[in-house]
Amino acid sequence: MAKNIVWILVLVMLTATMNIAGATEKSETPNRVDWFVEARFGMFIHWGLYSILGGSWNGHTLPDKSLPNGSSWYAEWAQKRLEVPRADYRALAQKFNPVEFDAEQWIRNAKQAGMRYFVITAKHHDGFALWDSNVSDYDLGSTPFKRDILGELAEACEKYDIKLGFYYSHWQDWEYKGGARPKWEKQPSSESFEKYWQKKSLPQVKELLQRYDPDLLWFDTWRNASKNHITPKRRDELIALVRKESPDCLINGRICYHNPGPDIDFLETGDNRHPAKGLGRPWQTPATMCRSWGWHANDPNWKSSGKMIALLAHNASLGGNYLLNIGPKPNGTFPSQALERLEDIGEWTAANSESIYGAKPVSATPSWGARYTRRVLGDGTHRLYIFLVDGPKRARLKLPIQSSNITACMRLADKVPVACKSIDGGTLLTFKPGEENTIPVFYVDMKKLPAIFAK
Ligand code: FHN
Repeated sequence: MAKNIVWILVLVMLTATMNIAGATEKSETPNRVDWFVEARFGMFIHWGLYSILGGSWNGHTLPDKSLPNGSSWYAEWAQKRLEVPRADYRALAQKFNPVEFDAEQWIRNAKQAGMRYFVITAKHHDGFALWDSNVSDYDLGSTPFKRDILGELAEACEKYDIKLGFYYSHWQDWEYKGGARPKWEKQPSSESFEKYWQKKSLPQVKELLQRYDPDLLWFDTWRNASKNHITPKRRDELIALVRKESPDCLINGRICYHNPGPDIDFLETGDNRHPAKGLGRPWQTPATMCRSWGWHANDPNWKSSGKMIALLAHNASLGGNYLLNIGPKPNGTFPSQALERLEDIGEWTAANSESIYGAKPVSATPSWGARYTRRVLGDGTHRLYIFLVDGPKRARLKLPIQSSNITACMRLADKVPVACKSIDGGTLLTFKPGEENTIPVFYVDMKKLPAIFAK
């Protein structure tokens, strides 16, 4: 009898565990990348000496085709593309004094927008360290600004429960002899690069890990360009250093774009690239709000909030993250265009959070103009989220789900029911018009998930 009771108890416990597992659909083996996959949305910051130039130098503004390498909007490349002499560029350090910088304000802005991690350029290609480095005196310590920017940000991230990441340009370094140069300049020899690698790149990464304990490191290479310098051996040497110093710190695939290998944590697409299919492992798109990453005072190409929300939904539907960039001004504040957009996006993510964070991807796109994610609810019901990525003008959508299978269909933000009608073995949803410049999200609850949405 007692034996029977024990068995019943074991069965009850097992069933309870299975229900919880079913409800959250967590992978069985916890992985250091889990938080990243769940987070889906992060803030990227490009900030440094180039921010002082705002995309212009000596009467030229990017893009400027009168200069041989001037046709780019990327203001963080101003030193090279606008041909700023080395001494003049270095002298910008004396002007770097962002007295209005408020780490908590930045992190609050990220949090309110629904971003769950934050990545800042600790060192971009110009070689300038945004912290007081013991490795190089081309750093924050040589500016009039005697505060610890990365330390203040680390504290703010801790306070607001936001993961912290550093971008570190491990390959390109335009200041240090031996660092890689733009493609139109002579590249350092392998020996010279090795000196830079051992004396600056690796020691600064170690310093960042030991001093600030980041959750993520964002390295940067593109296409095949770094092939001669970032060999698999150097890639693995850098990975080994990070794993030794901080086993939980994530590493992105751009550590070696052409050959990331099996030991990185997630893939990074090209700039503003949104693939049409998932990439088979965690991945992310680094994306701009306008064309430039660093502050560009004359870049008018700001994307609408609706466009960026649609891109976030697109990536989430394919199991990818969206790392959205802001180029702060030299005084330490965010441009007003960025703030307005962060606010719109924040309203959307707050109203539609369950469709993004922790929701599973659905790679099928049976209806034009829609993207999907899904989850299993606590009672075993399947919930399919539908994003109308072309905006609120769309009035109807046909889904390959039998009406008899559907138990509820609502607009997610306010739970207003959606009219459903059985049609040709599927269901036709009819929507009421929504607000402009946003992406409406609906959900359909059903007893059984059709195979097409399980992919
Ligand atoms: O050259 C950089 C560029 O300035 C920016 O940092 C982007 C961000 O993805 N990465 C490189 C180009 O892909």
